[in-house]
Amino acid sequence: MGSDGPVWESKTYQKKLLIPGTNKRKFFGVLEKPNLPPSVPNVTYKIFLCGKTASGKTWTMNCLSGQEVPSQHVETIGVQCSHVFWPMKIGSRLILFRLELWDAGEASTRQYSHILPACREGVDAVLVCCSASDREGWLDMPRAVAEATQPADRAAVAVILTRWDQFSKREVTEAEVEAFEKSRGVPVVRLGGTASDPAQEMPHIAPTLNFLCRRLWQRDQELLSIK
Ligand SMILES: Nc1nc2c(ncn2[C@@H]2O[C@H](COP(=O)(O)OP(=O)(O)OP(=O)(O)O)[C@@H](O)[C@H]2O)c(=O)[nH]1
Ligand SMILES: [Mg+2]
Repeated sequence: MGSDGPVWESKTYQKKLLIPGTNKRKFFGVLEKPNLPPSVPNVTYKIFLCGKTASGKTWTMNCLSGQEVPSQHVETIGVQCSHVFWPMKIGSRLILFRLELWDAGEASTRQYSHILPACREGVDAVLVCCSASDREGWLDMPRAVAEATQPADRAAVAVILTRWDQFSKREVTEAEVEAFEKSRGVPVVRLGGTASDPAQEMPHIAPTLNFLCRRLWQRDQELLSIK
């Protein structure tokens, strides 16, 4: 029996991911990575965040990579990339996931035709962002999901519903989200809010990182089985 699942709760891995003596995430440069035994395989995935302007793409990217989230909307110019390392056990095997996040500002994407092809090239997952306070955006989600992916990409797809924390401004109900997931077969990640205690930043976002890594791994298995 394999012991599939997250490992970040273990002190051993927290030491690798957090700045010593703090609960802040360590940042790794382009040539750096967490200090795990060489026998642990590293897998890199490219993830593209798309969606309308102010849908929360930059917010999501910063949240996933442990950076400060923007408190107000500042349009992203061009493309920004961040990466995050996340160890997970798949079966009984420890794997170090390196998620490369690509966030393109909506206005730049419209203005410059080379941006979208660059973001889509070799993509492993597409995260379609939508604000839970944007009813119109939500109703347009089936089209947005279809447009975000191309069959040839074979990318994993998920919707990120941001501002789920702003309960009073929600324009999407839980029942609608569940119905969408069922009818479209596309998972919806409800995201929003930051941990009230900065020490809880990692526990707050860990379920989303676990979900993404599992989903990417599952997609690899699906691709292998149809080859
Ligand atoms: N509280 C909360 N605020 C959010 C959330 N997502 C987005 N916001 C707010 O919405 C603003 C706009 O989100 P951005 O992430 O900057 O939007 P974007 O999709 O990157 O927009 P462009 O760069 O113009 O394409 C953020 O600065 C936050 O103030 C969320 O999940 N919770
Ligand atoms: Mg942005």
